[in-house]
Amino acid sequence: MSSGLNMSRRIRRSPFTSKVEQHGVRGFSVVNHMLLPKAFKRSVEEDYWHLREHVQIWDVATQRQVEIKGPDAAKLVQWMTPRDLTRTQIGQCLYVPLVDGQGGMINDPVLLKLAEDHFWFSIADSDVLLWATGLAEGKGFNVDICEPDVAPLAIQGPKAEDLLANLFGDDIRAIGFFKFAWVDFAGTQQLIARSGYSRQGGFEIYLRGGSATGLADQLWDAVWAAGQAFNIAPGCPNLIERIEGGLLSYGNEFTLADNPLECGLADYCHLDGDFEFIGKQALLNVRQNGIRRDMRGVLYGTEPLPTVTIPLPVMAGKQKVGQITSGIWSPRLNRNVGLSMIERDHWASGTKVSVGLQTGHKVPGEISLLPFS
Ligand code: THG
Repeated sequence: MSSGLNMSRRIRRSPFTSKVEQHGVRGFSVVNHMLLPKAFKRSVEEDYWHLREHVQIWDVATQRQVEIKGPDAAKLVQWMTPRDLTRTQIGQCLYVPLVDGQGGMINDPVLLKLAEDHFWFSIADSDVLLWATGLAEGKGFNVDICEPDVAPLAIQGPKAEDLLANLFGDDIRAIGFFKFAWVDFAGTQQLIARSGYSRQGGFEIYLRGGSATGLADQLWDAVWAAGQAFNIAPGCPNLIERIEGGLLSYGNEFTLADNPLECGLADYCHLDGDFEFIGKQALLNVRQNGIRRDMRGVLYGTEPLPTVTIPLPVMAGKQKVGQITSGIWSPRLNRNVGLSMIERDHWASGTKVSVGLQTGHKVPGEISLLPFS
């Protein structure tokens, strides 16, 4: 393979990796110790326009599931997040920050409630399985924790619903945003949710049992065949679309060193609820002292600049007030668009800043609310 990665057992293939290779994948990233396609034959810009107009099939099996099951499952799951889960229904997905005892971000998964005593965390890039196991051991909770054989396949774009209605029937049209239902596929029951890492609409099929059988190939082929009528293309989370949409990436926009109140996730933190979670006192202290920064967009430069790989300083005069952790040229807004936590005196929309480039030059920029409009 010409990916440049030294392949080994530590870098896991997904059940869909053979399919993305057949479709001419041009490179991978590694997330949760598993391959994530990063590019296909076309450019990120072409992929972006296609995603906004048509439909794409994405191997997002790196969104590993951490299963929490058993009599104390609900207690453990609530202990892990500041989001109030007391009214969560079976069949619901919830975007939940996970924090440690200091309020630092452990992960920002999508939580699925499968039964009163059965949950999946669909995780971003950190080892939640170890964290959850350690917490359960320490608390003496009666739970079983594992990484089940589940591989999410995302179908994203405005034509996703019509495609999947052709494949699974019109019932899938009734699935609400961040809700899931079950469909029959090749004699198996599979979970399908209206969710995904884009703002263009779409679904995620959490394929169970895909690693050992031919099921993953079968599912890919079925979606691909049904997609012919809709101009389907292979794709992957699109950096332009993700940044414009204000979708954050663990390890890029924030890490263990950041707390959810300061990294744009305050809406998912319920500090006044009648429930306990690890890090509650730490987050109460942060709120008490006043948050010092928050997540914002930055529009910068009027010519295409290189995609950000090393954070770029955001400056107010000589003072650093943030750093762009993900940034790329937007062919729609005709500016570069970036994500950055910004210090409070400078975070108002429209505030003028400058952005330091790796060349040593500076370009003018402006603070924007998220998502970029
Ligand atoms: N899908 C699934 N798992 C995932 C991701 C995904 N795990 C890793 C990563 N992506 C987690 N990050 C996000 C970020 C934002 C959203 C989903 C996953 C998202 N948020 C809704 C929004 O912003 O409108 C919030 C929905 C809610 O209210 O709970 O879509 O993409 N399976």
